[in-house]
Amino acid sequence: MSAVTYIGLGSNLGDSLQILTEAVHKIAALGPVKVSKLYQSPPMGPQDQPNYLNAAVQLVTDLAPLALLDELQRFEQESGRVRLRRWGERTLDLDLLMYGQEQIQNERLTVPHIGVMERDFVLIPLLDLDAELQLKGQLLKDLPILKHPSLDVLDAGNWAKI
Ligand code: A4P
Ligand code: MG
Repeated sequence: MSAVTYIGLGSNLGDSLQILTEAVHKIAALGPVKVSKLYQSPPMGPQDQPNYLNAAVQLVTDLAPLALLDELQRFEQESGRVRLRRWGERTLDLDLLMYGQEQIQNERLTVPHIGVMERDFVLIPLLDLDAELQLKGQLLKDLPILKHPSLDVLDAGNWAKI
Protein backbone atom coordinates (compact mmCIF):
# COMPACT_ATOMS: atom_id res chain seq x y z
CA MET A 1 0.00 0.00 0.00
CA SER A 2 1.55 3.29 -0.98
CA ALA A 3 1.21 6.45 1.10
CA VAL A 4 1.39 10.14 0.24
CA THR A 5 4.11 11.58 2.46
CA TYR A 6 5.62 15.04 2.95
CA ILE A 7 9.25 15.68 3.80
CA GLY A 8 10.68 19.01 4.99
CA LEU A 9 14.18 19.97 3.87
CA GLY A 10 16.45 22.52 5.54
CA SER A 11 20.11 23.52 5.29
CA ASN A 12 22.19 26.45 6.49
CA LEU A 13 25.75 25.11 6.37
CA GLY A 14 27.89 24.31 3.36
CA ASP A 15 26.67 24.61 -0.23
CA SER A 16 23.00 24.46 0.77
CA LEU A 17 21.59 24.58 -2.76
CA GLN A 18 23.77 21.67 -3.84
CA ILE A 19 22.98 19.74 -0.64
CA LEU A 20 19.21 20.18 -1.04
CA THR A 21 19.35 19.33 -4.76
CA GLU A 22 21.16 16.06 -4.02
CA ALA A 23 18.68 15.27 -1.23
CA VAL A 24 15.73 15.72 -3.61
CA HIS A 25 17.34 13.36 -6.11
CA LYS A 26 17.87 10.72 -3.41
CA ILE A 27 14.27 11.06 -2.23
CA ALA A 28 13.09 10.77 -5.84
CA ALA A 29 14.73 7.36 -6.03
CA LEU A 30 12.18 6.15 -3.43
CA GLY A 31 9.09 6.96 -5.51
CA PRO A 32 7.27 9.67 -7.46
CA VAL A 33 7.92 13.19 -6.11
CA LYS A 34 6.65 16.74 -6.37
CA VAL A 35 9.02 19.52 -5.28
CA SER A 36 8.11 22.89 -3.72
CA LYS A 37 9.65 26.22 -4.56
CA LEU A 38 12.98 26.99 -2.90
CA TYR A 39 12.88 29.47 0.00
CA GLN A 40 15.27 31.42 2.14
CA SER A 41 14.24 32.00 5.75
CA PRO A 42 15.70 33.69 8.83
CA PRO A 43 16.75 31.21 11.52
CA MET A 44 14.27 30.02 14.10
CA GLY A 45 16.23 29.47 17.32
CA PRO A 46 19.69 30.96 17.90
CA GLN A 47 20.01 34.10 15.78
CA ASP A 48 23.80 33.92 15.37
CA GLN A 49 23.55 31.40 12.54
CA PRO A 50 23.11 31.80 8.78
CA ASN A 51 19.74 31.99 7.05
CA TYR A 52 18.27 28.66 5.97
CA LEU A 53 17.29 27.30 2.61
CA ASN A 54 14.00 25.44 3.01
CA ALA A 55 11.79 23.36 0.75
CA ALA A 56 9.40 20.42 0.92
CA VAL A 57 8.87 17.30 -1.16
CA GLN A 58 5.76 15.19 -1.63
CA LEU A 59 6.76 11.53 -1.97
CA VAL A 60 4.46 8.63 -2.81
CA THR A 61 6.12 5.56 -1.37
CA ASP A 62 5.58 1.92 -0.37
CA LEU A 63 8.07 2.28 2.48
CA ALA A 64 6.68 1.98 6.01
CA PRO A 65 7.25 5.05 8.23
CA LEU A 66 10.33 3.76 10.07
CA ALA A 67 11.87 2.42 6.86
CA LEU A 68 11.38 5.85 5.31
CA LEU A 69 12.98 7.52 8.36
CA ASP A 70 15.96 5.14 7.99
CA GLU A 71 16.41 6.33 4.41
CA LEU A 72 16.10 10.02 5.35
CA GLN A 73 18.65 9.62 8.16
CA ARG A 74 21.00 7.83 5.78
CA PHE A 75 20.73 10.75 3.35
CA GLU A 76 21.49 13.18 6.20
CA GLN A 77 24.61 11.22 7.12
CA GLU A 78 25.73 10.97 3.49
CA SER A 79 25.58 14.75 3.20
CA GLY A 80 28.26 14.85 5.90
CA ARG A 81 25.69 15.93 8.41
CA VAL A 82 26.86 18.40 10.95
CA ARG A 83 24.45 19.37 13.72
CA LEU A 84 26.02 21.55 16.36
CA ARG A 85 23.22 22.41 18.79
CA ARG A 86 19.44 22.26 19.22
CA TRP A 87 17.74 24.46 16.65
CA GLY A 88 21.23 25.29 15.46
CA GLU A 89 23.05 25.18 12.17
CA ARG A 90 23.12 22.00 10.12
CA THR A 91 24.16 20.82 6.67
CA LEU A 92 20.95 18.88 6.08
CA ASP A 93 17.78 18.30 8.06
CA LEU A 94 15.15 15.97 6.62
CA ASP A 95 11.95 15.81 8.64
CA LEU A 96 9.05 13.47 7.94
CA LEU A 97 6.25 16.03 8.20
CA MET A 98 3.25 13.87 7.31
CA TYR A 99 2.67 10.24 6.38
CA GLY A 100 -0.79 9.92 4.84
CA GLN A 101 -3.30 10.57 7.59
CA GLU A 102 -1.32 8.57 10.13
CA GLN A 103 -0.56 9.70 13.65
CA ILE A 104 2.60 8.07 14.89
CA GLN A 105 4.22 8.35 18.29
CA ASN A 106 7.17 6.20 19.22
CA GLU A 107 10.72 6.71 20.41
CA ARG A 108 12.07 7.43 16.93
CA LEU A 109 9.16 9.13 15.23
CA THR A 110 6.49 11.72 15.90
CA VAL A 111 4.20 12.25 12.89
CA PRO A 112 2.85 14.78 12.04
CA HIS A 113 6.17 16.45 12.87
CA ILE A 114 6.07 18.74 15.92
CA GLY A 115 5.87 22.37 14.94
CA VAL A 116 4.42 22.05 11.44
CA MET A 117 1.58 24.42 12.29
CA GLU A 118 3.87 27.06 13.88
CA ARG A 119 6.61 27.24 11.24
CA ASP A 120 6.03 29.29 8.11
CA PHE A 121 9.18 27.82 6.53
CA VAL A 122 7.42 24.43 6.71
CA LEU A 123 3.85 25.50 5.93
CA ILE A 124 4.50 27.59 2.84
CA PRO A 125 6.49 24.91 0.98
CA LEU A 126 3.82 22.35 1.97
CA LEU A 127 1.11 24.54 0.46
CA ASP A 128 3.05 24.66 -2.83
CA LEU A 129 2.57 20.90 -2.99
CA ASP A 130 -1.12 20.84 -2.00
CA ALA A 131 -2.95 24.09 -1.31
CA GLU A 132 -5.85 22.20 0.31
CA LEU A 133 -3.73 20.26 2.79
CA GLN A 134 -5.30 19.72 6.22
CA LEU A 135 -3.89 18.73 9.58
CA LYS A 136 -6.14 17.77 12.49
CA GLY A 137 -9.14 19.08 10.57
CA GLN A 138 -7.46 22.47 10.03
CA LEU A 139 -6.88 23.81 6.52
CA LEU A 140 -3.23 24.85 6.64
CA LYS A 141 -3.75 27.76 4.25
CA ASP A 142 -6.07 29.42 6.81
CA LEU A 143 -3.53 29.53 9.65
CA PRO A 144 -2.96 33.11 10.90
CA ILE A 145 0.84 32.73 10.92
CA LEU A 146 0.71 32.78 7.11
CA LYS A 147 -0.47 36.39 7.06
CA HIS A 148 3.00 37.72 7.80
CA PRO A 149 5.47 35.23 6.37
CA SER A 150 9.16 35.83 7.06
CA LEU A 151 10.58 33.85 4.16
CA ASP A 152 11.45 34.73 0.57
CA VAL A 153 11.15 32.73 -2.62
CA LEU A 154 14.65 32.11 -3.96
CA ASP A 155 13.64 29.98 -6.94
CA ALA A 156 10.08 29.32 -8.12
CA GLY A 157 11.19 27.10 -11.00
CA ASN A 158 12.66 23.65 -11.31
CA TRP A 159 15.55 24.42 -8.95
CA ALA A 160 16.21 20.75 -8.08
CA LYS A 161 16.35 19.82 -11.79
CA ILE A 162 14.11 16.83 -11.31
N1 A4P B 1 12.23 12.31 14.99
C1 A4P B 1 11.02 12.25 15.59
N2 A4P B 1 10.05 12.52 14.73
C2 A4P B 1 10.64 12.79 13.54
C3 A4P B 1 10.12 13.14 12.27
N3 A4P B 1 8.80 13.29 12.06
N4 A4P B 1 11.01 13.34 11.26
C4 A4P B 1 13.49 12.03 15.67
C5 A4P B 1 12.34 13.20 11.47
N5 A4P B 1 12.90 12.86 12.67
C6 A4P B 1 12.04 12.65 13.69
O1 A4P B 1 16.38 14.65 14.85
C7 A4P B 1 16.36 14.14 16.16
C8 A4P B 1 15.49 12.91 16.21
O2 A4P B 1 14.15 13.25 15.91
C9 A4P B 1 15.82 11.85 15.19
O3 A4P B 1 16.74 10.94 15.71
C10 A4P B 1 14.47 11.17 14.90
O4 A4P B 1 14.42 9.85 15.39
P1 A4P B 1 17.32 15.84 14.48
O5 A4P B 1 17.10 16.19 13.05
O6 A4P B 1 18.70 15.59 14.95
O7 A4P B 1 16.78 16.90 15.42
P2 A4P B 1 15.55 17.81 15.22
O8 A4P B 1 14.50 17.44 16.20
O9 A4P B 1 15.20 17.95 13.79
O10 A4P B 1 16.36 19.01 15.71
P3 A4P B 1 16.06 20.23 16.41
O11 A4P B 1 17.39 20.80 16.75
O12 A4P B 1 15.06 20.07 17.49
O13 A4P B 1 15.52 21.04 15.23
P4 A4P B 1 14.22 21.22 14.37
O14 A4P B 1 13.03 21.33 15.24
O15 A4P B 1 14.19 20.27 13.22
O16 A4P B 1 14.63 22.58 13.83
N6 A4P B 1 15.12 27.85 11.00
C11 A4P B 1 14.73 27.95 9.72
N7 A4P B 1 14.45 29.16 9.20
N8 A4P B 1 14.59 26.85 8.92
C12 A4P B 1 14.83 25.58 9.40
O17 A4P B 1 14.71 24.61 8.65
N9 A4P B 1 15.45 24.23 11.31
C13 A4P B 1 15.79 24.10 12.58
C14 A4P B 1 15.85 22.77 13.16
C15 A4P B 1 16.00 25.28 13.44
N10 A4P B 1 15.75 26.55 12.81
C16 A4P B 1 15.35 26.63 11.52
C17 A4P B 1 15.22 25.45 10.75
MG1 MG C 1 15.24 16.70 11.88
